[in-house]
Amino acid sequence: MRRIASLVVAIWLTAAGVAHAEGGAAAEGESLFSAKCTACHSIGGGARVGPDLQGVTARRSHEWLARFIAAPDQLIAAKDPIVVELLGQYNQIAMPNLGLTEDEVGKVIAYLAESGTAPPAAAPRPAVSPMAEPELLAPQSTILVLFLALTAVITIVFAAVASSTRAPAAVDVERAYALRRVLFFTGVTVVTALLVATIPLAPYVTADARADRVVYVAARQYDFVFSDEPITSAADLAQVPRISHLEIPAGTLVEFRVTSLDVTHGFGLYGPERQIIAQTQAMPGYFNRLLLRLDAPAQYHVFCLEYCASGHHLMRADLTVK
Ligand code: HEC
Ligand SMILES: [Cu+2]
Repeated sequence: MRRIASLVVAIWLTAAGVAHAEGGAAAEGESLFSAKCTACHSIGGGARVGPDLQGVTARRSHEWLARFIAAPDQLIAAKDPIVVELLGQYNQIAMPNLGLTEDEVGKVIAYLAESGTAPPAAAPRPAVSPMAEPELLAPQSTILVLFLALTAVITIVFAAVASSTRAPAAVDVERAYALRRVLFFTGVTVVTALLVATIPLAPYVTADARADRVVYVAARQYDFVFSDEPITSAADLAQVPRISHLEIPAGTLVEFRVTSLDVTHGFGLYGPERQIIAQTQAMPGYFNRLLLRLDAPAQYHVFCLEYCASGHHLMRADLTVK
């Protein structure tokens, strides 16, 4: 009897130990997941860049998941039929190889298994419509024509001067120097006048200007998170409320305070014709301030301006000026 009792206790202890170990693995899996996967996946929150992973452990074998999460690039290269189908559903965006160890992959799968085996809540997001080709802006084409015309003038002048030196000629050095002095002072005057006249047109805001609206931007692999409060770590991401769609009234003086949660990214702000308007670097440990006034109502885009790893091209955020 006592034997049986101790056997029962032993089994119970082992089972509890295993359960505890699994709980620990899932917890570690959760922090791995929020650090490496949430840019592209949710669990029960609908499809993002990649599919909703709720119930994924029910729809795929453990073996397949382990191979895919460890090295998606290999399965993609091998034209694995499941991956081929997923790629078709997700705009041919390939999941990057995130360099997880076998142990980490196990923990992430434990977390995925624990976080519900219900079927996914939402259907895949409809294909992102490709952006229309931008038209060459009128000022841009004017500048191009002007540039070509000036280049032609300079080329002709050079050619004329070069051919005039074929035959030796007597030069009045005094007159040449006098002419040079006149040209020099005319040049200085014209350039200075242009500089003084155009400085007020430069889009720089004076240092003591107070922004009407401060927007915190946290860049990370592979998205930009907008918020009204600073986000400085992955842990803040779960707590600080995000701005799901940034809308700014036209003419507002906005201050973007830009940081990064992982590697260095670039915060490049583009206008509706995809001309770059302003940019700053997103660096871990720093807030870079970008103060500007957006007057034209339109849809603006933010793209990453620093190659930050394989998902770099996925980094995009939109904002609307109304
Ligand atoms: C840069 C975006 C990105 C990141 C980061 C990312 N994935 Fe994916 N994932 C995808 C895409 C896109 C797919 C769809 C398959 C494909 O096209 O490669 C996918 C597919 C999957 C699938 C298959 C889903 C199914 O329905 O069978 C699993 C599982 C998965 N990812 C797990 C993860 C895990 C775990 C992480 C973090 C360690 C992660 N992914 C990080 C983009 C990403
Ligand atoms: Cu980047």
